[in-house]
Amino acid sequence: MIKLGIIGLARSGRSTVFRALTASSQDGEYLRGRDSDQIGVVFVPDERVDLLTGMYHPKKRTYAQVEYLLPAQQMSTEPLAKEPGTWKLVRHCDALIHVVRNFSEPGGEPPNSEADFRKLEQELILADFMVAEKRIERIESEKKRGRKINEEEFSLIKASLSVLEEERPLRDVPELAASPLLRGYTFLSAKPVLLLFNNTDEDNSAPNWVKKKEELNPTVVRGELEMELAQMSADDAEEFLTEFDISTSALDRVIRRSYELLGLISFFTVGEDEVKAWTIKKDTVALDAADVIHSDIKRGFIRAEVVAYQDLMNAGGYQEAKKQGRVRLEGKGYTVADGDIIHFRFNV
Ligand SMILES: Nc1nc2c(ncn2[C@@H]2O[C@H](COP(=O)(O)OP(=O)(O)OP(=O)(O)O)[C@@H](O)[C@H]2O)c(=O)[nH]1
Ligand SMILES: [Mg+2]
Repeated sequence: MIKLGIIGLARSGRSTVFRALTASSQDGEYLRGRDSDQIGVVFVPDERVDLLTGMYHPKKRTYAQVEYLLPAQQMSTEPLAKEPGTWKLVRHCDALIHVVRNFSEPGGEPPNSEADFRKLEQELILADFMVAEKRIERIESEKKRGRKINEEEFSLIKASLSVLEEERPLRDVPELAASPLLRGYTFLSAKPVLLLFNNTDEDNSAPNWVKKKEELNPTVVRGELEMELAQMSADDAEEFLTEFDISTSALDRVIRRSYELLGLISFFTVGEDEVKAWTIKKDTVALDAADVIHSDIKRGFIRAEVVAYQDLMNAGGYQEAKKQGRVRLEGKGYTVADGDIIHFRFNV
C-alpha cells in the first residue's frame, strides 16, 4: 500500500485537506485519534473495478488502498530540523503532499504561497543536511581509526551533502534520490512531492509563481469545500459538484496524481469470488506482478493469460474476448500494462 505524508506550514489547511482526502471515502476508516498523528486508509476510486464487478458479480470487490499520514506536530513554529520527532511519521512515506495556503487567513493575512512553499522546503533540506553531516563525521572517524568503510556510500553521501549545501532538494538529482545505498537515510528532500494549493471556495486557479515548479505536479484543491463534499451523501454531493463546477473530487485527483508521480499502474484479477485491483510500478514484468499476489504464484509461474481492460469491455465478456482473439498468453518477461486483466497459470 502506498503511503503519502501530508506536510505544510501551520494553518495551511493540512487537517482540512486530510479530512477531505479521508473522512470522505465512506469505505475508508480512521485508524487513530485526532490529537496524535493521524492515519487514514482510503480505497482508490476506480471505475474499472466497478464495471468489472458489474460483469462478474463477484462475492467481493476490492479496490487498491492508499494510506495518508498526518503528523500531529505543527511545522514552522520551531526550528524543525532540531526536532527529530517532527519528521518521524513521514520519513517512511513513498511521497509527500505539501499543502500550501492559497487563501486569506481569517485575520486577513493574504497568501504568499511561493514564500511559504520555500520555507518548508528549506526545512526539509536542513533536516537532510543534518543527517548527512552527522553520517559523514561518523564515517570519517571510523576511517581514522582504521576501520574499513563503504567508499561508494561515503562518496554518495558527500555528493548529497554538497547538493543540500546549495539549498537544493535531493529530488533534483535522481541518481542520489534513487540510490539504494542511500535509501536507509530516508532523506525527506529525496521524496517525490505533490504540491497542493489550498484555495478558497470561490477560486480554482493556481497562484502565479516567479519560479514555476511544474515538476512538483501542482494541484489545486478547495480544502473546505472538498471537506464538506467528502462528508455528504452521494445524492447531495452530485448537486454540489454541479453547483461548484467540480468535475472530479480532490480525493480522485490527488490519488491519480500520486500514482502518476510514483509511476504506478493497476492490474486486475477477476472471478466469481473476487474482482480485485493490484498496484504495481510501471514496467513491472508478469513474473513480478505474480509475486505481488503471492510468492507461490511467482515460484510456480507457467503463463499469464492477459486481456486489456478496454478489449474485455468492448467484447462484453471473457469468452467473447477470447473468440475475438483478444486474450493473449504471455510469459514471465511480459511487461504488464495499466488495466490488464490477468489470470496467472501456475503450478506448485
Ligand atoms: N477559506 C478557506 N479557509 C480554509 C481552507 N482550508 C482551511 N481553512 C481555514 O484555515 C484554518 C486552518 O486550517 P487547518 O486545516 O486547521 O490547518 P492546519 O494546517 O491543520 O493548521 P494547524 O494544525 O493548526 O497548524 C482554519 O481556520 C480553516 O477553517 C480553505 O480551503 N479555504
Ligand atoms: Mg491541523
